[in-house]
Amino acid sequence: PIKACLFDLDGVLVDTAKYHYIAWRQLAQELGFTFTEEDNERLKGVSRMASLDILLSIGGLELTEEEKLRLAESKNERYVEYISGMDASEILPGALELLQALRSQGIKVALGSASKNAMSILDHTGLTPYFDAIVDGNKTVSAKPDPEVFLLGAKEVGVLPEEAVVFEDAEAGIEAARRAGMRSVGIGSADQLGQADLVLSSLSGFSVKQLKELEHLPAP
Ligand code: G16
Ligand code: MG
Repeated sequence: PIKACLFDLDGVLVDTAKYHYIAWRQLAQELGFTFTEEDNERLKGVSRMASLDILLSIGGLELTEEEKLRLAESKNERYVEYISGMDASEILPGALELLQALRSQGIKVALGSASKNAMSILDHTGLTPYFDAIVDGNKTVSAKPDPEVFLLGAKEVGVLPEEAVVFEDAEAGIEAARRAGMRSVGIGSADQLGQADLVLSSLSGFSVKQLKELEHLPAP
């Protein structure tokens, strides 16, 4: 039986990608090049330092480790300022309803995010009380598609991988779920997330009944 749901944060529960984008774009501007919305797609689900490496490669820049840490820190300061202005209105469609339904049916809920700012985002949007466990970028060593973040999430809520379902908007996250031996629901387009057991355009209307139907599919 399915006993837990593991949620990615950015792109599944909230749209923080737009704030990451503004902060990265400002940094690129300071460094003398343009960073587009299309470029930003490549940073979704990717860790902060790996995102910076992608951005610098777009600008054709090679910097020392020390300079890179300084730039990542300055981007993060701006990003933190943007997310401090977030509230519940920024929760994506269907997310709150699903979290409430899971809670009322006794299904465990954990976060599995690459972000080191996950706690703050959950607090500002009022989502913290819906989580039994929070696994974020401060608790993990390996980034998705490594399964670490989801294996740890399942462990923290006391379920086996085959009893957990992952909700992800990034291809690397769906791959991480598969490697963890967990079923997955992709939020986005089927072209990109075809590896998921089910692909939805958003969480809107997704019910616990539909979740339970995933039990009939074999775990990866
Ligand atoms: C995310 C975003 C990424 C971001 C990463 C790290 O996570 O999609 O764009 O680079 O977190 O964020 P931070 O700089 O706050 O540590 P996810 O895993 O929630 O989709
Ligand atoms: Mg994501």
